[in-house]
This record gives sequence, C-alpha cells and structure tokens, in this order.
Amino acid sequence: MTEIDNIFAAPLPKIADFVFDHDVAKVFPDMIKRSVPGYPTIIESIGLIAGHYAKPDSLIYDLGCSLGAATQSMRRHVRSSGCRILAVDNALAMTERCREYLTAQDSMVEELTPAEVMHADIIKLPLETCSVVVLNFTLQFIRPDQRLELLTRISKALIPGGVLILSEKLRFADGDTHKSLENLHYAFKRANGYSELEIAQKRSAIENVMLPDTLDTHFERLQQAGFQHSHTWFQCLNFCSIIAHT
Ligand code: GEK
Repeated sequence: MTEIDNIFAAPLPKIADFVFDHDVAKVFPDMIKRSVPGYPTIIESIGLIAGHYAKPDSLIYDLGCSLGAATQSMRRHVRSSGCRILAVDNALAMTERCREYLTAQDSMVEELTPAEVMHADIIKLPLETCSVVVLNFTLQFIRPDQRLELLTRISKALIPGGVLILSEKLRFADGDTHKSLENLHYAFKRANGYSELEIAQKRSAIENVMLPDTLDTHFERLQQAGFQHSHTWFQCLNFCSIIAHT
C-alpha cells in the first residue's frame, strides 16, 4: 500500500511550498520514517502513554493525524473501557487514506479502541471534553500566532489528570547547537537513502510551511496555555516529544 518517497528526487524547475496532497499521502509512511529520527519509537510510545493516561469513557484526540499512525498505536494500547479516538486532519488526501488504514487494522486486530476520522481544520474545530490529546508533529505546521490559542483550547478541554503529547522538530537558540543537530539530521536522512538534491529541495519546499520553535518557547507557551507541568519524554537529534499535564 505504501510507496517509496521520491517526490524531490528529480531536479524541479521551481520549488513550491510543501502541501499534504495525494502524492505525499501515497508515500507518507516511508517519508516520515526516513525523515524523523525516532518516529517508530515515538509512535509506539504514544500508544503506551495514552494507555496510561486515558480515563474510562473518555475521548482521545489525534490532531493532524495524517494516516493515523498514532491513532493505530493508541487503539492497541488503550484498554480503559468506553474510550473512543477522534483522528482529525485538514488534508482530504490524508483522511481518506487514514480511514482505509483503520479499516485494514480492524480486519486484522481484535479488541481495538474505536476510532473515527474527521476532515477538519483543528484551528476551527470545537474541542469536547477529553483525557488525552496528541499533536504529533502538527503544531509546527500551525501559524505561530495561532499556536497559543489552540493549546489554550486543548488545556481547557482536557479533564484534570489529562495530558497533551506534543512532538515537534526543534530550533535551538544557540547557533552552534542548532547547526550541529541540523547537520546530524541531514546525516540521518542521507543514511536513509535521501540524496543531497532531495534533502535540499525538501528543505526549500518546507521552510515557509513548517516553523519550529525552541524548547523554551514550547514550555513557556504551554504554561501560558494553562498546563501545570510539561517535560520532554523523548529527544533524538533535533526532534522531541513533550508531555504536558493539566
Ligand atoms: C503522525 N501526526 O504520523 N488542521 C488539521 N490538520 C492539520 C492542520 C490543521 N490546521 N495543519 C496541518 N495539519 C502524524 C504526522 S504530519 C507531520 C503529522 C509531518 C496536518 C497536515 O495535513 C499533516 O497531515 C499533519 O498535520 C502533519 O503521527 O508531515 O512532518
């Protein structure tokens, strides 16, 4: 079902801003695994963390779900009775395929937590009371001036004891640290078979679309949004994941 990512393999006359269209959706599992250090570990661990914090009869959100990798992991790990997962994305190419993946999972595994897929913009989506929210590499695609408002709505929707799992690519205020980890990230991509041209063209396509923050900015913003305590639980090179507690 999944194909090899060669979207940026040939020289492009003009590099347009990156969009989550059908071409990307088709190769997405390969693209994200070869581009994000630690992605398989993060996905498996999101299931584990959600399983630990999900309360019985509660809602779990996967916001910016893409093809639902985090949702699939949570469906396997969440064992509290009466939970359901809502996986949301504003790219139709993603939500259509995400439904197919979840149906395939249903046919292969028994006793999964029920999940629904919704095509919606998470900036406009009213959030219901919930116990776990996942933003797995999604916030970095939200306009910076809209990030605090979104996180504030999430912290208000979460029940006491609920958590947000926030994974992001990081920027570093210290130039040397930033350069060193960025270079190692390129080494990671090279080791996964991406050429110099692919790396350079992808960087140009994504630089106006995906805007990473520093870890300090994340922690300050989470506090402002109403989270009591936040800490990282994972970092590999310049990619990290945070748990924010209500
Ligand atoms: C995973 N979480 O595999 N509303 C809804 N979705 C959005 C919005 C928005 N406003 N903006 C961006 N997205 C996934 C990976 S990918 C990360 C997440 C990456 C969606 C966008 O359509 C895309 O599917 C996703 O956020 C980001 O666990 O490609 O690096």
